[in-house]
Amino acid sequence: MPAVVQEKAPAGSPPSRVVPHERWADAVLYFVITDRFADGDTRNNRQVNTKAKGTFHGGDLAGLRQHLDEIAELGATAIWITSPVDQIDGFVTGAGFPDWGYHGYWADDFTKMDPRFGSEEELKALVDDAHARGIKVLLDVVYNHAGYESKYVTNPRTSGWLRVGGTCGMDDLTSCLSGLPDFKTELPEVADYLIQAHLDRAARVGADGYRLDTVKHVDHPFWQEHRKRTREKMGKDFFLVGEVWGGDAKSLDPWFAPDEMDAGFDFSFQGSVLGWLQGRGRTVAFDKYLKSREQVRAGHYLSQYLSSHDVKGALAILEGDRELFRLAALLQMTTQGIPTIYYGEEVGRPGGDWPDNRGDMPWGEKDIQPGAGLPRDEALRADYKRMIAIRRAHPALSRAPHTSLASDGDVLVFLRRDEGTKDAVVVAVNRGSAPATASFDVPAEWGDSQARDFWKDEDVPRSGGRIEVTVGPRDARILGVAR
Ligand SMILES: [Ca+2]
Ligand SMILES: [Ca+2]
Repeated sequence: MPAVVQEKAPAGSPPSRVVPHERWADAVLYFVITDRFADGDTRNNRQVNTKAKGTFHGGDLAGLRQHLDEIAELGATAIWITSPVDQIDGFVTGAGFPDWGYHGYWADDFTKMDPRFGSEEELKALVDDAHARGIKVLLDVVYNHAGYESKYVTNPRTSGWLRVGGTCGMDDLTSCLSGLPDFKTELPEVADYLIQAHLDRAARVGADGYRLDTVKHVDHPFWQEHRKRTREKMGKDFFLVGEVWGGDAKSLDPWFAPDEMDAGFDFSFQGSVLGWLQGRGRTVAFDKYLKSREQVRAGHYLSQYLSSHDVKGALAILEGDRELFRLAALLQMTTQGIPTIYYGEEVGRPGGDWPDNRGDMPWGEKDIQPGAGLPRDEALRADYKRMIAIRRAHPALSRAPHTSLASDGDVLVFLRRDEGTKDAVVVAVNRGSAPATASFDVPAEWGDSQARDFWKDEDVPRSGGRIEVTVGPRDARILGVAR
C-alpha cells in the first residue's frame, strides 16, 4: 500500500497562494458568513431552506475550505469567519419571519461547535489549509451576550451570569441588546469562563486572531484582561479587531489608548466615500476626511468596509451603479487602514437592507450551493484582483500618510509617500461626468524611473519635473514606478 496519500487538491492544480502580509497594516481582510458561502457537506444540514431569508442555508466550514482558492486568487491575506460555536436551536419572529442563528451571534454553548457549521477538526483543517495559502484566519467572538433562552439562561449553575428581562440595565454595558441575555462580564467567574472557552479553541485550531463583536457593550477591565490573556496564550501577534458601533479614528481611542485591541472598524468610511462619489459635498471636504483618518493612535488600525452584514451594501446604496462602486472599491484599496471585503461584493452581489445584505455567495455557473446560479460579475472581480495586487505591491498605499495634491471640482488627487520603503504613489479620482486633468510634481522617490499608471496599465510621460494626465469621467489613475 502507498504510504503517502494526497487527500487535497486534485493532480495538476496546486492551491493558490498569496504572499502573506508581513504586518497587519498591509492586510486585506475578507469577511465570510459561513452559512451563506458554500455548502461542503449536506449531511450536516438542518433547518435549511435556501428560499427563506432567516433560516440556515447549508454553508459550512467544509465548503469554505473547499473553496479557499476563490479567496486566495482574489488576493486577500486574511479571512474573518462568523462564529462557528453552537447556536440556539430555535428561531425568533420579531422581524416578521423565522430568524435563526445562521449568523453565529446567538450562542447556546461556547464550548461546543455547531454541527451545522462543522466540527472542530474541520475548523482546524480550514485554518491549516488557509495557512498553506498564506492566509490568516480570524474568528468572530461574542462576549456580550448569549442567544435567546440559551442554555446559559436555563441552567441554574449559570443563570446568575446573565441579565435578562427585568434585570437588564439601561446603559451600554448592562442593557440587553435586541433583548438578548447580557453576560455580567464584570464578574471574574464569568469573564474567566468566556475568555477561556474561546481561547482554548483558538489555540487548538491555530487561529490568528479575533473579530470582537459588540465591543462597547463590554467593560474596559474585561478587554484589558482579555488582551493580557490572549497574548499570554497566543503570542503578541494574535490580532484583535473590534466592532465599536460608530467607530472612527477618534472614537476608537478609548480602546486603543489602553491597548485593548489592535484595530477597529471604521464606520465613517462607507458614507464618506459613497457620499462624495454621488456628488454630495465638496471634494476638499472629502480630502480632509481622508486626512483625518490618520489621527488613529500609532500602532493601531482602522478597517474600512463598503458593505457589511449590519448595514446596507454599497452597491445597493449606489442603486446598482457599478462604475461608481468600482471607484469606491478603488478608494478603499488606496486608503490607509485594513480593507475589509464583504463576501460577494467583489462579484457584484446586490446586497440591500438587512436581511438581504446576508444573501448567498454568487457562484454563477459553478455547481456550488447555496449560491449556484446567482450571477457573478467576473469583470468586477478581475478589477478587485488588480486593485489588491497594486496595493500589495506598494506599501505606501497601506502605510503612508495622505497628502493632498488637488481637490478642485470633481477631481481628487492625493499622494501616498512611505518614508520607510521610499515608495510613493499618486492616486487621481474623477467623480464627474466630464474628463479632467490632474497635474503634479514628480515625487522625488520616483527618480528617473519610467512612471506607470498601474490601473490603466500604461506608461505615463513626464515633462520637466511634472506629470499631467487626463482622468476620464467616473474613472481613476494610480501612478507610480515599478518596485
Ligand atoms: Ca452543510
Ligand atoms: Ca453587556
